[in-house]
Amino acid sequence: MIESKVSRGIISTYFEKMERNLELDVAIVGGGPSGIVAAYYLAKAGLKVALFDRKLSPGGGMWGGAMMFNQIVVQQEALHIVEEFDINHEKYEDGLYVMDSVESTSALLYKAVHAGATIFNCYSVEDVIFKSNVVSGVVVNWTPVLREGLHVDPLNILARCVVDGTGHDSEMCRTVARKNGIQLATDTGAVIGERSLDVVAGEEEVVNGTKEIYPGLYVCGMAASAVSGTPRMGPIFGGMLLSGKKVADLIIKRLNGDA
Ligand code: 48F
Repeated sequence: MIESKVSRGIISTYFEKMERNLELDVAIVGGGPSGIVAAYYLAKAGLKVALFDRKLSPGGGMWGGAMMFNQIVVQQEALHIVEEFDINHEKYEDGLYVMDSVESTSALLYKAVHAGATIFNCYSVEDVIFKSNVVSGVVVNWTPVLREGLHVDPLNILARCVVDGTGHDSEMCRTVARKNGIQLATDTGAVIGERSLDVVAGEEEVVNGTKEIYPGLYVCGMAASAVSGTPRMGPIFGGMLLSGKKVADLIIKRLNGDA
């Protein structure tokens, strides 16, 4: 009967997908623009990558543009990434381009999955796997379980590298530092917290701050600003795209044995 075939099709293929992703090259926490771009380039390089986002619709802060005016701005330096994702863009002025935020976010998501990344939505990463002082995977649970405060244990997913792309809260970095008494690769050894807005410095520093912040743990996007104490930049997205590509490049180099 078609009714049970529909259910069986979903259940059996979903659990096959989940099982295929229990041991990853890269686990990305957070599906904002930087995390999704990272997923795309990592998958394109042939690595096994899954991205986990706690929301039903990954995309983070990109859907809404600024104040829900659904346009976003990117600068010339990031245009090659916009073109790689085949997103329509219109020259505005001074090396700045505007794009529709809904087209942009859906293009990033479509291309990342199409390149071979797996996206798990409604998954909250509540902790990392921490073995011999190396971040070695993620601990995941259903977002509704956590929202309801239900006492249900999570599942574990091993990964050779974990990326913190959780945005302004830099949740993975905070968790690793708080639970394990370790020093992160920041000026203070702790999560410093993002500074007030400065577009030029913010865009530059978010890319500079994209790095391995602790063995096995990389950071990108606003999480990188928050960890290193650099300024926010508002609704200009070039730095997010460049940060996502940079973290992918660093990991590809590492996992291919070059670094
Ligand atoms: O904040 P967010 O959009 O990430 P981003 O790549 O981009 C920042 C920009 O959108 C914008 C900006 C740029 O000018 O300032 O804010 O740094 O998205 C972060 C995503 O991470 C998810 C959250 O649902 C969001 O979609 N997330 C956060 N913590 C967790 C998580 C977690 N513990 N587990 C799973 N997903």
